[in-house]
Amino acid sequence: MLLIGMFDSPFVRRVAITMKLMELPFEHANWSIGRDFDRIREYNPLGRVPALVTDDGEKLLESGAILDYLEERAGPDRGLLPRSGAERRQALKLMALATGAADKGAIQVYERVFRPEEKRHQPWTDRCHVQMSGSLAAIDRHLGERGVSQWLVGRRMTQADITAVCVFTFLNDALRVAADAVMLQSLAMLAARCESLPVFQETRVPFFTPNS
Ligand SMILES: N[C@@H](CCC(=O)N[C@@H](CS)C(=O)NCC(=O)O)C(=O)O
Repeated sequence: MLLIGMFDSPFVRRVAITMKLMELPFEHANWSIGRDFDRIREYNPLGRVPALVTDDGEKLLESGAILDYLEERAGPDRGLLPRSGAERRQALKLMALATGAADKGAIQVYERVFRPEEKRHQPWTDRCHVQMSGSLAAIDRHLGERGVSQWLVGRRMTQADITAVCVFTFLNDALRVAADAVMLQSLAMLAARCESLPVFQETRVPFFTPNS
């Protein structure tokens, strides 16, 4: 399989970590959404990453849909999302909060990178900041209530932990979210625990400004 997109994207990185944990081999196209926009569009007309080319040449896009495909391929023993019930709903909710926070964080980065200063609208970026911070705080609170040495859902690492940590690390690298939010201590501890694991370290890269 071929995974397209750089690992500084939390969406690409959560797919890469998932594939490594599931022991599904893949090649990596380390393409930038700025510099490699045209060739990314050959795989995803939206011009976004991640895109995944399967072994039989099918082109998949959207990290959630790619993870859904990988879960199906991995089967129940190697799957990383609870199969059903309250734990599955909880994991999906936490993942939605995390990816939503990443979307709102990415908008703030794009404002800075792609929009000339005189065309920026501060109330819009402030709103995105509030949405991003609120989502991260909700995940943090959830973990704080469970206990900081726990996983977000159930008794083992799930897709919720992978997604939340990839997003937290991205937002901290790009926007220093942990610096202005003392409230994110539980999430920061989960991130520290996960980022020390080989599979996270193998995909850890510094934040790369999209059009550099
Ligand atoms: N909902 C998408 C979000 C993917 C996304 O926003 N990727 C960013 C990189 S972090 C991107 O490709 N941005 C370029 C653009 O939207 O123009 C997913 O989960 O795959």
